[in-house]
Amino acid sequence: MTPPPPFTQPLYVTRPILPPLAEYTTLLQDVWASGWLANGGAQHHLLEAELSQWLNAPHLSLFNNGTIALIVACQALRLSGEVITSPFTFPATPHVLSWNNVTPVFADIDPDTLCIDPNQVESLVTNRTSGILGVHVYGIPCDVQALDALARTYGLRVAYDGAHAFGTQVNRRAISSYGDATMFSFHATKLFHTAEGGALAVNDPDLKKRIELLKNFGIKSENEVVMPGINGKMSELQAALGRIVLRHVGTERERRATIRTLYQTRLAHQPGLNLLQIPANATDSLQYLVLRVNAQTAGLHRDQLHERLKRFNIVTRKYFNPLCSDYSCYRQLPSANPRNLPNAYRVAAEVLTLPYFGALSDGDVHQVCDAILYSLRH
Ligand code: T4K
Repeated sequence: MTPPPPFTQPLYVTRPILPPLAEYTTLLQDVWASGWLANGGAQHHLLEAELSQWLNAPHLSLFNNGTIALIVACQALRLSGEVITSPFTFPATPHVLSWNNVTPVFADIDPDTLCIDPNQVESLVTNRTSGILGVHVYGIPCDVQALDALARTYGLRVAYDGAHAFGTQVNRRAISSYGDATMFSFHATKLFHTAEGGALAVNDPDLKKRIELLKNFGIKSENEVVMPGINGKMSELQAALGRIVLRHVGTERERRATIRTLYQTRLAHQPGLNLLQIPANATDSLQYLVLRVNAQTAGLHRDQLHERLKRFNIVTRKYFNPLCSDYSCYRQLPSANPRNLPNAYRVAAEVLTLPYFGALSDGDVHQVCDAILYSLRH
């Protein structure tokens, strides 16, 4: 087998939906005419309504990014003491707890869903535990029913980091209908994006009222500030971009579904390689395409594959390695002991995020698969 050609430009794991610029500038003319750039203008209201409908999330608040949204969720739910969460995630997840003076307690993950294992969560509940912060990693849903049941048993709040879960459904229900609050990220790297942005979806309209105050400095009226809020507001420029991007989400999702099938066809029968699957009772957010590399069977460690693909100008990512429990700021926590997290350690050494976005051609996908198969054989 001759080596496949390298890509002429670096091929990244994702590229944002970039609609024709004229669609955006047309909408910006309205923004210009209004003279209103921030603090809940017309675009903000329209996008909030459009997304509420798209996500089937009736109580939705827009934010300037997903991390601030999750910080506000912790405040709104009055999380304190300890919160049980996943070590297999982006740094933002445990950091939002730290920013709220809450100690993250890391629970091991389920080896199939890669989300926190409810049995592990239960074993970590103490009288300091105030909540659970689950992560729907890569858009794969947590065991939401088991976590909701635990919350009822122990009187805990449940927040979800759904940064990757835009469009995920479980048992035909919107992902945000489970738990108390779900955060979505609208960063440029997400399928739906506003360049930077995010949202919180909750199931209690009173909680939404508190969130609206918290994201705007706690300002209730001209003469009243009722709580120490923060600035979490999405601008009109972000919201206008989101409204344009939303029009293209359906096409992007269709293309990503086709690309997923193509990867699956090319890589499914290769010993030691496994593309992560969405459980049968859930729908796919089509956010990331993740390969698991079993070093023994594949004959190559994930790290070696990651390096070899760079020779073909393919820039894969090891989301999410290292584990958050291994960061210098969390390593000393008792729950961060690697002996408590065997599944998370094994998975973090196996996962590789591959290029996955609508602008990839079939030829690009074949070229990536050729490079993977060539790397395994040589
Ligand atoms: N919770 C979870 C589970 C998360 O994954 C995230 C964010 C959050 C919470 C926090 O949500 P936000 O506060 O961000 O809304 C990226 C994103 O910045 C981050 O949002 C995302 N997760 C994380 C998984 O990925 P990096 O450091 O890997 O980004 P970067 O700059 O290396 O970009 C990745 C690739 O995307 C690049 O190789 C090329 C491509 N790219 C990136 C940007 C920014 C583009 O093509 N265009 C772009 O504009 O964190």
